Amino acid sequence: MTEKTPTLSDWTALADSEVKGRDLTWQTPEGIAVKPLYSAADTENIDPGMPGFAPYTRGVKASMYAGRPWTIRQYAGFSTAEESNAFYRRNLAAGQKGLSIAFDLATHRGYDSDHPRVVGDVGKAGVAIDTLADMKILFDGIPLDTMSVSMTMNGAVLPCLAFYIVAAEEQGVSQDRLSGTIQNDILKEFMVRNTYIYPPEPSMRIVADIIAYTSEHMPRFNSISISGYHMHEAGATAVQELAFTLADGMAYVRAAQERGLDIDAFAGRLSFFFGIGMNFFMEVAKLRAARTLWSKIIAGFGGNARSQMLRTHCQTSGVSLTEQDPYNNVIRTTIEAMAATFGGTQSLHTNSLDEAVALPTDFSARIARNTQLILAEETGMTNVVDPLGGSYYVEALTKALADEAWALIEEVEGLGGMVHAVESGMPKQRIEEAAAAKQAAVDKGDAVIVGVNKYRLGEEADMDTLDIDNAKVRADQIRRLEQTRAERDEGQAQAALKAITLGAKHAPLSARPEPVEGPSAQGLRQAQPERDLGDAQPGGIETNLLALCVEAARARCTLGEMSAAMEAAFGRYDTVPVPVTGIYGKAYEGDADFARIVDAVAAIADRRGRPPRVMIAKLGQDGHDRGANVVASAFADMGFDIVPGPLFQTPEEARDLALARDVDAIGCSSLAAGHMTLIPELIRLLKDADRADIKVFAGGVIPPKDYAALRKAGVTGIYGPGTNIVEAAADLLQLMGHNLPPKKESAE
Ligand code: MLC
Ligand code: 5AD
Repeated sequence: MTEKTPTLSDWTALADSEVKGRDLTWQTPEGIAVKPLYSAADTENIDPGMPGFAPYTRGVKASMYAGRPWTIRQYAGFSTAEESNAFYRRNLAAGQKGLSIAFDLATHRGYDSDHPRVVGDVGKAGVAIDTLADMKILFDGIPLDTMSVSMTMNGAVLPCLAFYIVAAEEQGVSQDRLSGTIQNDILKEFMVRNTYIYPPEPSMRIVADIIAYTSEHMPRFNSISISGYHMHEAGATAVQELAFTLADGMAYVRAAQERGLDIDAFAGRLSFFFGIGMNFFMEVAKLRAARTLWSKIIAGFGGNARSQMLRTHCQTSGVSLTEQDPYNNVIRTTIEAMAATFGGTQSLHTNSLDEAVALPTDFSARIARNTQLILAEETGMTNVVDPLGGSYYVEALTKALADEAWALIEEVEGLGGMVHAVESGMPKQRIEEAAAAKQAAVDKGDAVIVGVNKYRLGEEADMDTLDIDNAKVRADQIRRLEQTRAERDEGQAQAALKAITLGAKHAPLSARPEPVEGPSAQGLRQAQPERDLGDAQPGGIETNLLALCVEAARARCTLGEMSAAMEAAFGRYDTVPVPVTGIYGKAYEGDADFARIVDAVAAIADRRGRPPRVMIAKLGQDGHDRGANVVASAFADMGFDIVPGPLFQTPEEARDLALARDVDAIGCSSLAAGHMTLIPELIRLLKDADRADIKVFAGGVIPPKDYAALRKAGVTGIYGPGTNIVEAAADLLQLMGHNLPPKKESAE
């Protein structure tokens, strides 16, 4: 007798007996129920189509990597233009294929290096660019007619793009020959990345000005890189990253259409950027779902097949990497890079193993780059298009993700589209809730991170990390700024700046209805600029701000000057964080360690008449606020009285707020290397105000080699990446001089 072919119900019965009926369904953070087995029944109604054809689920090119491998495009920049240029040239010689410029935070926020607000930021998280001279040095010896260049710039996007255009021009390369990408994605800045300068409305106008200018003058240049990466890094689920990113894309399409641009004149040059984390199949499915949905969205706007292609860059996830046992990061990055390439990315950055503590060294950058070279050139994976296509699981997950993301996109549309949704605070709040839940899962050990909350080493080995002499970079930059100002035709420069302010005041800002009410007001505060639209008659004056900045770059105006010229018309935007509450605490319901802190905090409140009051401070131009938000939200759930400090404070402003609110302690969250300058300065100011009793703590990306100096400067406690927040709270209370009840021994 022949054996009958096993059916799905045979499998179910056998598997049930193996695990004695235990439910093996995995509820992902996205709310997707992943089954332990997928079979033909799950893909019966799914046809992913063919690569190279809409809806491009299987890839935007028919031949994909078999025809041309993805671009190895490592994001980098640090200190001066000279040093970054030398670094790029070394990397290109060693196999990197495209450039990707990381600017420092002063540049991002539109300040020249001599501005008093940026003392701790110059040259730290990226390269400092103040002048056209800097940009020319950055690309010295790099042929801009053949090398594609990505610039991650959003706030000061106009001066940076203008410098790039004029630097190329002076290299003999006209703008129509430039290929590359400008990030120019302001909406996600208001949600998660925080390097905005102006309020949302004029910021959207800048985006549209750039799309209009590049679609006319720079046909090979991608006008925008619509980014989910930063949402991913801020803790978003795959569904949130997908939905909010595509919804951002829809907002940009509308902004360009409102300018009267034809969809097919610009949509083919919109590009995307996603973060790739450790949930391998989810990430592959995310890229496939993104392409499917974007094709449908653009078809809905009337775009042709070319316009419907979602082309994307990917970066492996920074938050998935750890300070502890850092060589594990090489493995994580490899897995993430495989997910990105199996997902069909066009371009990829792989993170370095020292990610959690510093910018890459030559050594760590080499390992990161080689990860891609080995995948592309040793594994044979590039020879087959969409090799995971047809996998029951991947196809079913692609569909599930697309369906979930579509539902969230419809919710955003219901709020009036992403511009209104962002104003309502909804996306930011959802992402922060997901981040708090994720952090609680890690702190409780439900989500395993090898070497951090499981299999932790007794002793960590030392690692060499990159150090930047910030004072020297600043001095060099200031010298070049002075030289630029001395050598230029001042009348011409001032006229160009005046034209910018005039153009900013006069261009038509699209009329929009009042913002709709959202789930949370998020405490958005907006500096009200003076806007004299009374005499606003464009009457022949140039109003495209990129065209005006190109003129200003030719006239040797600086980045800070151009930004200030626009600020005069638009004002500067500011927000006050509002921590989410209840999510972290809920995950810890019934947990003895958590209850011990809650009780201790309540006892202090009884005794002193108020709970311990802790200010969470963000100093300098560092807008990375996931950590600060999660800590604020977890501490609030433990009963602390939290004073959330606004972003971008100077040490003086932080001191003033701390004194005004009479806080007991300040926790400074630092992720952009400003800690050695800004935190000691804050402590000094507190001492001068006779308030040395206010204890200062530091957390974030702080290399262990800086610990001793920070302690010497008076920092009471330091909490690096991978810190368990409940344990940190216990430590903090003790360092503040409070006794904690002893830990209860577990029952066993
Ligand atoms: C590609 N090509 C092919 C092909 N594959 N031609 C024939 N057959 C094939 N199989 C062609 C393409 O059509 C294109 O030409 C050219 O080759 C280049 O390929 P690409 O696939 O477009 O790659 P690339 O030029 O690298 O562009 C990728 C991109 C772009 C579209 C996603 O926007 C980009 O490079 N983005 C990078 C963004 C980035 O690095 N961001 C860093 C963020 S870091 P043609 O003529 O069609 O163009 C960050 C961190 C932080 O944000 O917060 O600070
Ligand atoms: N050089 C190299 N990589 C950088 N990153 C950020 N700044 C730089 C830089 N200057 C990477 C890190 C970070 C992500 C946003 O980009 O991986 O997590």
